[in-house]
Amino acid sequence: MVHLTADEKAAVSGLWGKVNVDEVGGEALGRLLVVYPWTQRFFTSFGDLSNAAAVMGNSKVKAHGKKVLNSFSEGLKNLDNLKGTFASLSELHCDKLHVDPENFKLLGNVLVVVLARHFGKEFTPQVQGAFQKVALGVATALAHKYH
Ligand code: HEG
Repeated sequence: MVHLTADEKAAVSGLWGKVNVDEVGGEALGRLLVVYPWTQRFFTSFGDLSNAAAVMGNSKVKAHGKKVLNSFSEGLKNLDNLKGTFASLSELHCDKLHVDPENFKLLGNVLVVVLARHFGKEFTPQVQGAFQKVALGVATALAHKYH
């Protein structure tokens, strides 16, 4: 559950409507893998991740980033029930994928950086604040089923 004011909700959905989710997903996941290289351990089947250019151009990174961000978008439509929305994905990341939940927060912050790059001045502190809340809410929901 994430508490946003009516203004924050409007800011988030207004901006998100202009986001190219497929493209931004690949950029965010790619940057996660470059900036925090230990996160690459989950993606050993993705082929060449040997340098930043290889990561950012890797088609499997782009495809998986697209999948992840489309899933993140579902959270935006369900701000009042993030835990329910991400319950089965939380179980999957814990039980099957063994992804340290700290990584969800890292990805959320990288996503904020990518949005700031794309939107420049339009990404005001208020919009950023609203997004950080959403990103943290999604990260918390994804960590909820961990044991
Ligand atoms: Mg995860 C698979 C969503 C962060 C590592 N992730 C998936 C899938 C979805 C998803 C929808 C496909 C599930 C399926 O096949 O049924 N991931 C998702 C979200 C977020 C996230 C919404 C955060 C916002 N994931 C995340 C992070 C890592 C990670 C930070 C690791 C650093 N995800 C991961 C791996 C897989 C998925 C290793 C399996 C990839 C594969 O082999 O296909």
